Amino acid sequence: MTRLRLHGYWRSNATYRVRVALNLMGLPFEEVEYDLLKGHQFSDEFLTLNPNAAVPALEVDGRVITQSFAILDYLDGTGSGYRLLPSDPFDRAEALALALNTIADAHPLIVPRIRKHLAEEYGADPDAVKAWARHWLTEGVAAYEERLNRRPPNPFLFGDTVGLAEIAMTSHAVAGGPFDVDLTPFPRFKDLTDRLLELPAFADSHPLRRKEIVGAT
Ligand SMILES: N[C@@H](CCC(=O)N[C@@H](CS)C(=O)NCC(=O)O)C(=O)O
Repeated sequence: MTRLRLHGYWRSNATYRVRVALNLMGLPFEEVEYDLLKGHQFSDEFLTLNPNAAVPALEVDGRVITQSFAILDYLDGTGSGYRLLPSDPFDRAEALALALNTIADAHPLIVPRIRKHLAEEYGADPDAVKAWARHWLTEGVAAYEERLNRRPPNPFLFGDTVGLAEIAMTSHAVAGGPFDVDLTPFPRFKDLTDRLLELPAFADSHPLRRKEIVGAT
């Protein structure tokens, strides 16, 4: 049986994406915590897994995959029976585009190293750093809302099942919490992500749930 170890951090949105996918697919896994705020991503132990010094890294029988997007693509190809992407080529491209709105566009602008750099190199105070993150996350939500307004009101994005696009969108909603992103102007996005966050795979994977499990303060 394949042994899966997810190296991540309870607060990390990218780790959350992988945790949700593993739970959706019903794949058992262990988790190893690295406290990013204490710099554990720069430890020798972690850099051996990922020279980019960023979580998550998924160890599969001792082999390592990094980047949440690549990990989800790997999981989708393992033939577990649960597909994270639609089979129709156009729907698939649409799902990838929706996922990349978070994974490629918004999330990279708000990760700890960016916020630290803004503070240390450009003198941004905590309020300015928070406003920066809130700005880019809100731009991402606005783009999602516009795309949702152009889509039929399916239960989820591509019918009854949820996959990569829903995972990315939910990680976007979760990321907005600490930065006080106001979802009131975006009712379609809020409704969809609220419903997703109630599903067991999403609820059990939530950073605050993980925080309780690891006993972080
Ligand atoms: N594109 C990467 C993002 C990885 C990433 O930046 N992860 C954050 C946590 S969500 C991290 O480890 N940051 C460390 C830092 O910024 O120092 C992915 O989706 O896996």
